[in-house]
Amino acid sequence: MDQSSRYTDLALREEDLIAGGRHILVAYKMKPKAGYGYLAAAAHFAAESSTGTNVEVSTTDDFTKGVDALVYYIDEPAEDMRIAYPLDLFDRNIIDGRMMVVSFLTLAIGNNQGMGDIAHAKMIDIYFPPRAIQLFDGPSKDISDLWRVLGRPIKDGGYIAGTIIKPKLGLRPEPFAQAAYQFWLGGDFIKNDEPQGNQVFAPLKKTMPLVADAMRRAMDKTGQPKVFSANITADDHYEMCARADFILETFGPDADKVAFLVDGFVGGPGMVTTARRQYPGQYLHYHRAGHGMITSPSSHRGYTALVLAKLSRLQGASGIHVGTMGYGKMEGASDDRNIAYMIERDECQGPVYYQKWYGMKPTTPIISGGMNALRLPGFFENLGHGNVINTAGGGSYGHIDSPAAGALSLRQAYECWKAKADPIEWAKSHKEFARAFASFPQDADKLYPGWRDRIGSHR
Ligand code: RUB
Repeated sequence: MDQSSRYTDLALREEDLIAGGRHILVAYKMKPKAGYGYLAAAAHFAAESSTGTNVEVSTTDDFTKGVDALVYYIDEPAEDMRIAYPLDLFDRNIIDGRMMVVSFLTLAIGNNQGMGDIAHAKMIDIYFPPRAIQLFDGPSKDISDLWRVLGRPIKDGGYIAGTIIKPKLGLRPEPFAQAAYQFWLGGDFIKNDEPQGNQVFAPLKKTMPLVADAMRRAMDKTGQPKVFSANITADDHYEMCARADFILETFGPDADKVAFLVDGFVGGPGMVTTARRQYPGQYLHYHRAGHGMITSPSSHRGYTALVLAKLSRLQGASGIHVGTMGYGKMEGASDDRNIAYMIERDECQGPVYYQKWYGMKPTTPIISGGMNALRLPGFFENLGHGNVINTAGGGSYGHIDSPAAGALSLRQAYECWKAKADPIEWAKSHKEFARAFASFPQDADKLYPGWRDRIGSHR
């Protein structure tokens, strides 16, 4: 059945829809299966994503038609299909009238992902009007809160040198806390790796008191505040809260130095919102493990990493991983810096839409995955600033001298970039940075050919 007379209106203009403020706009890269016309498939897609199904139903009335999603733009060769979703389509909380991401996803990227007449469809951008921005929680804490905890200026407080406890799994409580202590001697921020929680060989109730003690000892030794991002991920809301409450109680007077990490992509919006709403006093760290199954450029379904990042800001993530923009081990490219700009700025041009955030707090770009001191100068140059959290697991615990030396090498790399210095020259007067060359020789050979002859005594 061709539903294009009802679910498409190509006379609608994008600028009018934006000025009207009553629609969420979504741009997809959509291709119908062979044998299906583009407009008819697009109309069916919009129907299935809003009020309709594949046939007319007798219960539809005039009001129903007022909340139809409408295809307002198509460019078949470019597979560009854009849909306007009326705000009223989306579910609101009964407790406080707010919007929820799960309802948005259920419609806009729900059944339409498995339709028989669609070869593929991927969401590449979304536009939220001012009213929708008002109706989402947004972050309660942001990077300025971490800078304040770390004793830095709350504007442009700079690079936060972090790590992930490695090995990923397999440390018992004492060696785990010892690994944390060693990094904190040089660095600022430690996160649990995303699968670390309450394994039988490292029970959370035994590990966390040791980590809190390690933090106190490292703060005493260095005279600097430290931050720990604790993984509270669990299927069960009450389990998450039990973990979070135990951790806050355990850190006691240092609980302001605790962030909560949730595996938000695999856990879903409910998990993120539970953490956001139950613990608004803590920095909320969104780990996106698993996202590559849909965000990868090789995937023609789902949504992009930029869309994921935008949704995380709406949900209230204080920080989210945005990859390493081609400088680390995970998939990514230099122009992924726009993902960082989208979540940290108050307005930003996306791939399709210009988004204003109307004062919603920013979400920190968290840079992670195969990073080490040698890769950082180029990374900062590409991004154009260093107001990020960087977690370098292998880059810290893989430093040949110690995790503390690894941490110091990261900070020295940031200072090298800030000073616009030549990294090899910088290494001559910065021992830990210099020793990163010997620690990661493959990177050193690739990024700084000839370093062995030039770097001098720290080889
Ligand atoms: C980091 C690591 C993280 C990735 C996830 O370890 O594996 O989980 O950052 O990717 P290491 P992303 O520093 O040893 O590579 O940050 O892109 O979501």
